[in-house]
Amino acid sequence: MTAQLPVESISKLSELHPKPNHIRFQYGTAGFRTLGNVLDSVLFRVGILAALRSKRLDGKTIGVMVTASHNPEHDNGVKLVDPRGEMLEAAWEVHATSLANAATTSDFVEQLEALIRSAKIDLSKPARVVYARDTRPSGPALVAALEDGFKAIGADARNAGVTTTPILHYFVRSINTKGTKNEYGEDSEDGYFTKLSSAFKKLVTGKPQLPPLVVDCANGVGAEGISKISPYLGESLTLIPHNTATTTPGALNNACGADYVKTSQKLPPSLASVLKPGQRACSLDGDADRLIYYYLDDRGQFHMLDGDKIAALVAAFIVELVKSAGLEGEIQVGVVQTAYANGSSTKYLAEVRSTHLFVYRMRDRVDRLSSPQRLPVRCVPTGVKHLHHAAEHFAVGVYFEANGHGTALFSPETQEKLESHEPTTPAQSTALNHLLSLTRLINQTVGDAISDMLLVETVLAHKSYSGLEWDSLYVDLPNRLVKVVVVDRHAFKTEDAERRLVSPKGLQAKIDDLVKRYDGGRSFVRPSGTEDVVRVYGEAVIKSQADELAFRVAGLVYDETGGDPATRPKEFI
Ligand code: 16G
Ligand code: MG
Repeated sequence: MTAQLPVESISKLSELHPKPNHIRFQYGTAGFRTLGNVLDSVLFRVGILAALRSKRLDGKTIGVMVTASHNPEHDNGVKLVDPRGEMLEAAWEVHATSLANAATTSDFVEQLEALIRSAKIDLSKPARVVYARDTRPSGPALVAALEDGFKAIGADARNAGVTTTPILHYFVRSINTKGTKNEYGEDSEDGYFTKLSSAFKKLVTGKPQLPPLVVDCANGVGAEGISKISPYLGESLTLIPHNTATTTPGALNNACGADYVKTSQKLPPSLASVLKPGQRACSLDGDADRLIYYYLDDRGQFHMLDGDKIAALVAAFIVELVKSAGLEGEIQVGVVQTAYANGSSTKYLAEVRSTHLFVYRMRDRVDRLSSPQRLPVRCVPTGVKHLHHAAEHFAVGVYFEANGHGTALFSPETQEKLESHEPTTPAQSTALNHLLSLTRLINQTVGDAISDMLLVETVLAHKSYSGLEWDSLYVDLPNRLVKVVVVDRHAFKTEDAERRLVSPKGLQAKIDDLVKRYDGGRSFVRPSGTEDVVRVYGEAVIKSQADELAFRVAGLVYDETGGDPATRPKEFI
């Protein structure tokens, strides 16, 4: 007898979680994300969808994370994690959206049945899920709705409690690889912290100890991660956590955190009296999957080291290790960025060899480590899933968004090569061991602020770099980001990894005309995947010009799309 959908229990519980009228939900770049107080029905339905996804994948464990990342505290959201710890497959994003928008319980059940038929889901398979939430006040109620979904369909669901998004991704892969030759780690927080900290300690053994690092935890779940990992790190690294008020109403991501620092290009005010000139600091975002570094120079001036700077630091380091291990030509390192990557970073990466010569000359040392190979650098559309998939095409794929989300992926073949390679000199052996430790230090399921922080600290320790020296790898081009509220952002369609507009017709040509007038000018326009706005990026050699270019393009966007001249923002020149 084939198993049936438990329609009765689903219907009964669904009635307790009615869909609000007049709201259209969308599974976007980072799952569902909107005001926390309208998401109840979505969470219930996602619980059922996660179970079906697990059944479809033969009972593999699926992850569910309840978070709205760097968004304001009143927002919340939910996203699904596929068995290897990666983002949900795109085709299922569509199912998620339509299920979330079914108007009534009977529509919902009908759609579930249609999905079961079309995706050929065998209901007799087990459904296994692991779920977690961040520290948002709306979290517990939303988790209760999610649990009703699990109950309705009879899923075997494990509550991972309050934890960071990357730890949940780590759990998913660890659970699904348990007992296989690809075992990823122990599926507990202790397993995670032990794995990262022991790899870190191996990597920095014998290196001069770095001064303590100030960590802005965005008043979010990262505060717990930082306080938990500190004892594991012991003397290898001292962390000084700030913005750890996870229960203070309104504090989450408020004037702090990675997104605040990146978008305002400023020090969080709460660190103004804390940070001393020359001291390194970093900010996590609300669910600890983004990381931005910074420091103050001797004059107290703020300098940001964003995702692009992290990519440059890390990619060059891995290239050097590959060469030192005698694996040059066998393991190709590549970098993936988005259109938001600073033009200088792309240039630096593409010329990694000559820049190294420059850096080492500056430091009055011989350039023994630079690689004669050029680094391939790819550009893909915004959103982690695009970067992640592109990075999988390299033997080692380093990807970072300028906003601080990123990681490095070692392909299974690379992993095997590293494990079986026979070094012929002690220097090769050391480099090989470092590479192997990196595969354990780096969270290869998704960008992870805690893991990335330890990665950056590793490179800084190896190179004896301060923030200033790291910063001088290249000089950022001034840039400006502007939001434009338009009638219909879906009218904006892009091509060439979001670098050009195909619609509205004719607008791109006007942008091109403008850009030509600015020295080192670059600008692009794309609809946001997380907010109802269109985003404009402008870059130029001089700051005032970058601002002017971005605002002029924003003005073009506003006028083209029938914005009311009376409400046209004044700064749109
Ligand atoms: C989400 C994405 C992030 C992207 C951002 C863009 C994930 C996990 N996160 O936060 O990668 O940079 O959206 O937002 O995919 P936007 O479309 O509003 O500019
Ligand atoms: Mg985040």
